[in-house]
Amino acid sequence: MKRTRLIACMTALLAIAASSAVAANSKNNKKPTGPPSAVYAKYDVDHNGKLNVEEGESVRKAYAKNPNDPLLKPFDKDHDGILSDAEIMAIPATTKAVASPKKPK
Ligand SMILES: [Ca+2]
Ligand SMILES: [Ca+2]
Repeated sequence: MKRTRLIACMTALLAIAASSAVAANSKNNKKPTGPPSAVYAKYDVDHNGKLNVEEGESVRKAYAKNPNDPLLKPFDKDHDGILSDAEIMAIPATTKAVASPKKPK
């Protein structure tokens, strides 16, 4: 009797562990948290943490107009004066993502 109880208890614990693991995973798939990066603060008009086609287009146009824009210039990785789709998509949504890992002292 005791043994089956223990197994039932273990199964319940495993189920809890599994479901919390799933919860952690779905958290990772959520939109990024943290303060928006400077680019997103300006161009993510609907604040959904993503640049849609229109928003990406306004980023591209702004950069085409002003290729020395200090906000966008760092993301023109190949320095051709044009922000490609890939370059726009590589712009981090939050400042958290930009933060470089601290070096251990
Ligand atoms: Ca958006
Ligand atoms: Ca480019």
